[in-house]
Amino acid sequence: MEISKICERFSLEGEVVSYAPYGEGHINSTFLVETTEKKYILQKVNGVVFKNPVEVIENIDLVTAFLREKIIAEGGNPERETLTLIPAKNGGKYIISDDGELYRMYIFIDETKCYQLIENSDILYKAAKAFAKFMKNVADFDASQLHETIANFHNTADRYNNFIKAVEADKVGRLASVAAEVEFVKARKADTELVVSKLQSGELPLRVTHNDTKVNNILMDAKSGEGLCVIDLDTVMPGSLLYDFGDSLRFGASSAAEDETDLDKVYFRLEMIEAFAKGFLEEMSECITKSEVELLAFSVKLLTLECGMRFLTDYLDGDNYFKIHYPNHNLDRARNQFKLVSDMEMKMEQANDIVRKYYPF
Ligand code: ADP
Ligand code: GN1
Ligand code: MG
Repeated sequence: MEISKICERFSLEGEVVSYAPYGEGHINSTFLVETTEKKYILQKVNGVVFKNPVEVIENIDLVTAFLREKIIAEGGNPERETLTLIPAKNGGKYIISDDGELYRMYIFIDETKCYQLIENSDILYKAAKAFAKFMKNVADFDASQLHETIANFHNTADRYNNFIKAVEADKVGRLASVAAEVEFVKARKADTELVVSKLQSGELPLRVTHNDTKVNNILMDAKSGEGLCVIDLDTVMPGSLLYDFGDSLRFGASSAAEDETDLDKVYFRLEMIEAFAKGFLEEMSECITKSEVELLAFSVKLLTLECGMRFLTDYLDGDNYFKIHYPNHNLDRARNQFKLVSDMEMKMEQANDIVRKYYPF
């Protein structure tokens, strides 16, 4: 359905003058909409990834309303420091297009910077503080109100089983070309079970977490450089702090883009791990547990392995989940992540020493 027709169904200020694809997300279809008065972000929520997109909106509506109150109480600007859903003309917070897709509209948060590759460690230090602050802010949110928008999202044992199923099904005949990558994952099966089992036994606490802490899911204030707004709230659900810590560094501490194919250029930057650990632990020192701190460095490896495994699963399934820009894109992403996993295995002791500097264990 035409974007202009979709826009007409939301209560926007001014007349729409332009719209264009925006951002580098892998999941939703995002557009910048400009009217004679304001800028907005329009998103088609990915209906393959989110089986019940209405539940995604319900979660975001609740979480942003909760954050809004806190931001106001602290004297902040809620329209810049959290997402704001624009009402549709039918009174809801989303519309369903004639072709059955769910669209939502947000205030566009202007004068910000969104990093695809982290240029210096100060950016990551500030991102860590912002993600940790987000976690602290939602710590007293009633998790029973939240829908599980993607079942078992970071359940790495479950992800492993799905990966094995994709290998066995070999749906599109690509298995022969990825034998080495499949063996790489199989050799690390035990890693995929560790955090899951500690969460089940209660050794690790369950918290309300963001679950998609890629650094391009944070907007930094263009003037101050500070972390301003944590966005992409589609997967805010109960989870482990380790998921948010590990996933941020998977992306933010890498020396190269997630799909860099020259693997000599792909490695973990220890100074980035240090900057993030410092910012995160400065914010979280009061509430983080020893069981979590001990696994922070491991979480970087685990979330990178998980992501590589997910890219490879999608490649074997025929590229149904992540947006791709060329045929082998998911395979290139998987190889890139596995290079990072190997690198992290070599740097694990150094990474643990870094964490100990900011929180002895
Ligand atoms: P995806 O789930 O596909 O990653 P995101 O919600 O992360 O979608 O949005 C994709 C990109 O669009 C972000 O990385 C960011 O650059 C931009 N973006 C999203 N929401 C806003 C907003 N409210 N204001 C400004 N930019 C935004
Ligand atoms: C997706 O939506 P986006 O692009 O911020 C994915 C993450 C992956 C990431 C890999 C809902 O994040 O889990 O880690 O791609 N989001 C979802 O780049 O699956
Ligand atoms: Mg995103």
